[in-house]
Amino acid sequence: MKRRDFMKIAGAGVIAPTASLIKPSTKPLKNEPVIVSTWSFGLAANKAAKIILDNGGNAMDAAEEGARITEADVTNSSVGIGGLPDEDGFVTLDSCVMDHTGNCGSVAFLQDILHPVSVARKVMDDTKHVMLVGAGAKKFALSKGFKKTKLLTKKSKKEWQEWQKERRKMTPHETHDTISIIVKDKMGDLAGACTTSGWAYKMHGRVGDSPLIGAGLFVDNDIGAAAATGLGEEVIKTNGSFLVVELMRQGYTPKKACEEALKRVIKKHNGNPDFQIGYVAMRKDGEVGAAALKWTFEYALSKKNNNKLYKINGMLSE
Ligand code: SD4
Repeated sequence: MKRRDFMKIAGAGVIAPTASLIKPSTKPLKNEPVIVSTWSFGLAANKAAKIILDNGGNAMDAAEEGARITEADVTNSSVGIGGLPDEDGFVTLDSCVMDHTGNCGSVAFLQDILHPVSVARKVMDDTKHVMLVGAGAKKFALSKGFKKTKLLTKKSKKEWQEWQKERRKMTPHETHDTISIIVKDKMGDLAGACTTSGWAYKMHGRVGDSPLIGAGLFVDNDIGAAAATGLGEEVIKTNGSFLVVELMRQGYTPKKACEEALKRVIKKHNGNPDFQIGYVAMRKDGEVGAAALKWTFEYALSKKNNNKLYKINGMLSE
């Protein structure tokens, strides 16, 4: 590349590509809906999100609806009702949403409300703020007509009581499974949502990455979107989802961007992190990629009327 050309790119705020970078697709943008979400329960979330899109909803409506499906699933022990509580027995929920205009809303440490993702959406739509937490978030939810719901199910209470006998520190991989969902709609616009009950038996008051814009989720409608699952503390430390989007801006493919973001975590942990992080990413043209640190990771991809689960190996072998 001639220096003059490089200066043009640098002037446009794009970092000079290195040889290993893969150029962004030059194919024309296709506005077929694409939905990607984390873990196997993402399949049901994608299905619900697709129905919203098929009925004229936009990417934000679809992402919210997808996340609501997982929140309402009592069999899921890491999101919404049925989520495992903190060490004091309280189910505390974290969630955020971000739309194609860059608007976002978030709630953290929210208790007794079934759909934190919809409360996060209301924070975005109806307030001047981005984030409400704890009692304030609950007060806001009740004022918007959300009903008080008991989130600790018999099953999760029993598991917590069992855990109390030994108070064994759970490894994140044992207890983590957030739903993060990214949607591209027929207009080609991107939006995302992320919702979780967080790390099982966490300290009372602990908040993870999932309600933090840039950590658990980030959407840039010009470039792409990314979302996280796994050990929130480590996602926060690297501002993971924002980083993945910025790497896509530099020309990394969605998959390479996820891997590059994880390489920074691996380096910080001397090549051997003992926890899981998984990222899913979608580029503006609908190309999707994912990567995880360890073990295996699953994501659900809905595209061309096909909703399929993909299982990938972590970057580090055992
Ligand atoms: C958290 N990132 O609270 C969430 C948990 C999670 O898969 O993603 N589980 O740290």
